[in-house]
Amino acid sequence: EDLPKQKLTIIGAPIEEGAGRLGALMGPAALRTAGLIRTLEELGHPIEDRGDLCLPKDLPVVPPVAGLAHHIEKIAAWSRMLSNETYDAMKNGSFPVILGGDHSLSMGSVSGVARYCKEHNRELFVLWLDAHSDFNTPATSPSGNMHGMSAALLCGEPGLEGVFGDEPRGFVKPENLHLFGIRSIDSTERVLLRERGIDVIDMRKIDEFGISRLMRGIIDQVQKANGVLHVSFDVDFIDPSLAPGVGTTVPGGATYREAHLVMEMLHDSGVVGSLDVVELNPFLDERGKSALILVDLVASIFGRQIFDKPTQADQSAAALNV
Ligand code: HAR
Ligand code: MN
Ligand code: MN
Ligand code: MN
Repeated sequence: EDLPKQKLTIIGAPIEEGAGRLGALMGPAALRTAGLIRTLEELGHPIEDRGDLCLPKDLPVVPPVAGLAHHIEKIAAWSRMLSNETYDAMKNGSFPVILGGDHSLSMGSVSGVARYCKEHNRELFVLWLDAHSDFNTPATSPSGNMHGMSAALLCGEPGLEGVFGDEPRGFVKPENLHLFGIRSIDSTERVLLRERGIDVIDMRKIDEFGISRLMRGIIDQVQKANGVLHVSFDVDFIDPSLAPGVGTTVPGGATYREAHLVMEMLHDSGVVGSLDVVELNPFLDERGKSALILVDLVASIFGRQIFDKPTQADQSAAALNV
């Protein structure tokens, strides 16, 4: 219990151009107001807070895409910046925590994690906690909102090459992506998810088999491969009665205890190397309750426990950075 705690690098990413409605821009500020940093410090983690980033004035030139991808130049600029920031944090032995901001930011954060894993010969796995599968491309998206395309881009689907320019595509192996909590899939996404053989753990499966068994399966896979797990937490994974502060609510989400159990198991697993907290829209929240529940959940992934339980998580997390 007196093991040195993993250093955390906080990266605020106030990005909202990937979402269909405004307000996710205020996400990092609301998480800070809800006490995120203090809570992590109280858990004993050294914190490097890089503050909230802002977009450079000069946006990259992105060739036209076939289909709809709103604000792709801004998303590309954010992605490239976040990729570098996330990679840099990991290279310095720290655990990056990216505060969104809409879910398009994961194109950047996960690509940075992927670069780190590639250089260190570690297999990358991604756990995507979300109501949505985010597996559209510009050609299939009904909305053109890029927060619904991030998982597809990370798996190398066509049409999103411009986001990273000339860099290699396909940051995550489709078999290493686990979508979890899903209850809203477009018909176009359904086809693609089946073709790529993506593991879609929908709410039906969670109801039938329970969080614990399903999470155990994912954690086992990562541990067997001595892999690194990136966790991408979309607020709408949680039921909207508990977390209404999100632009795209879908009923039937994770309960308070289900969401906590996910985070608690992830902590104990010791395989998590990076985290996104995305889609919080404070403009739509009720008296900060969504921001507050997120702080509680983030505390759990970083070791807050109801009662003492011996764990090697911090040792294993430190081993990620050798
Ligand atoms: N699938 C729909 C679309 O592509 C809605 C996506 C909404 N996405 C999020 N992130 N809120 O999970 O437009
Ligand atoms: Mn999402
Ligand atoms: Mn979602
Ligand atoms: Mn908790």
